[in-house]
This record gives sequence, C-alpha cells and structure tokens, in this order.
Amino acid sequence: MALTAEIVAELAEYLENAELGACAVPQISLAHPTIDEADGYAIQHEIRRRKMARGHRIVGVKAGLTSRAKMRQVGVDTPSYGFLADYFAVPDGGTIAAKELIHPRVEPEFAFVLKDDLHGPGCHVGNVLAATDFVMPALEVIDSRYENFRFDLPSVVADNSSSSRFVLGGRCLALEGLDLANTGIVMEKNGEPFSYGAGAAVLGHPAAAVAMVVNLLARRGEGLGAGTLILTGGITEAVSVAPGDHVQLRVQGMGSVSVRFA
Ligand code: OOG
Ligand code: MG
Repeated sequence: MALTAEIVAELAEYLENAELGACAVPQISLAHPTIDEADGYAIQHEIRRRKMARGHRIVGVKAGLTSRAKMRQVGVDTPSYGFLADYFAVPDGGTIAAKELIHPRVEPEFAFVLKDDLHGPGCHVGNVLAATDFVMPALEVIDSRYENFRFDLPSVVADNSSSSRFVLGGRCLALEGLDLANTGIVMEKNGEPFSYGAGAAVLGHPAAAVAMVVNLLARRGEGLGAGTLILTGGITEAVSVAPGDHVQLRVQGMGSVSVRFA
C-alpha cells in the first residue's frame, strides 16, 4: 500500500461520483504514480462500503481480465475482481438508457451461483464445482470511468473493474453433464455475429475464475457465501454499444440472453 487511508477515501468518492454522474475522469495513477494493486482494492472496497451505507445490497462479484482476448483489448494481463451491486441487474431482454453510462461495452460471460460458502487461500476448481448450485449465460456491461477506456491494473481495480450492469438469461443448469470448457458461444450485435468463443478461453475453465476471486478475497480475510452470484469474465473481447444497439449472446445448450440500448 502506497496511499494513506485519507487518499483512499478521497479517490473512492471521486470514482464513485464519476460512476453516478456518468462522467469520465483521468485514470488515478496519473496523479498518484506510486499506487499499487492493494491500494486499488482498498479504494474498490471503500466504494463498496459507501454503497452499502446508502442501503444498496451487494449481490455478487465479477472476475475481470480472465481471457487472453480481454487482456489484449485493454492492455492489462492480470486477472482481477469487482463487486456487483443490486442496481447493476438488468432483466433479460431489457433496455439500458445509454445516457446513464459513459462509453459502455458488452461482453459474453458465464454466471455461477453458489450453494455452499467458499474460502481461500488454496481454493481450486474442484472446490468451486462442488460448491456450485447452477450456471447460466450472462452479458456484462462494463463502463470504465476513465477517459478513452484507458487504465493500468491499480486504476481499473480501484474503479471496481469497470462494473456497471449485468444481464442473466437463458437456461439455468446444474454443472452435472455440462462441459463448460467446451461450450461454444456466439455474441451478436444487431443480428450480426461479432465474436465467438468457448468456456476454455476463461483461464482454461470458467470455474478457475471463481477460484481466482476466492483466493484474491482471502488476502483481505473474506470469502464468498452460499447464494453469491459470480460472473467469470469476458470470454471474448467486449463490443462497444450506442443507443439503438441490441446485443444477444447465444450459448450452446444453454439458451440466450439479450439487452438493448436506448
Ligand atoms: C475491465 C473489466 C474486465 C472482464 O470480464 O474481463 C471484465 C475492463 O475491461 O474494463 O469485466
Ligand atoms: Mg466482465
């Protein structure tokens, strides 16, 4: 940690105001060049505390930068996590007012819901598979609060890993009989295929992304409780969207989920 508690609190307020006001700001490492990853998480957890203090519920977590395609797109190659607040949820087929966001992008993901608690360190794919209640297709809408979607690892972690909205849909299935690593996906924008992939793009298996988040949370003495929702990270690069756009994700054997921007 390079920053004082006072600066951490100040940067949390600054980034949360950028989110709530849908207004882009310079990445925080420009003014604070010594900031490290632990500072980033301290700021993120302070934003989470601020939301809870105002009565928001934290409904889950998201893994970020878990596929090569995502790492390449933003130029950061370390996986991370963020939290999901209640008001991030958008119904399947729902509409998001683009003016609530800065420069949204949409990415295809899997969502896991736990039936048992998970704690690290040392959490592995087997623990995650045993603790999973069901999985389903998801679209994550990310919206970096930084100008031009440009950031380094500490800055994006502080900005809650660009979390803004998520959509769950399709079929919710138990893992038995599913081969998520070999499950194909197609993401379409306005009816045209935009990107293709399979679950293995996410750290070899999407369950590995859940284990990664659990092990990162263990550094702060936290774990994930039964019932927690986890988004495992973009399988392919994210697509930029503007008012009028419609994005649909189709997942092999698991149905589809979609969202529209107005
Ligand atoms: C960081 C968030 C990454 C994912 O699924 O990889 C993320 C970003 O790309 O802005 O949510
Ligand atoms: Mg994501």
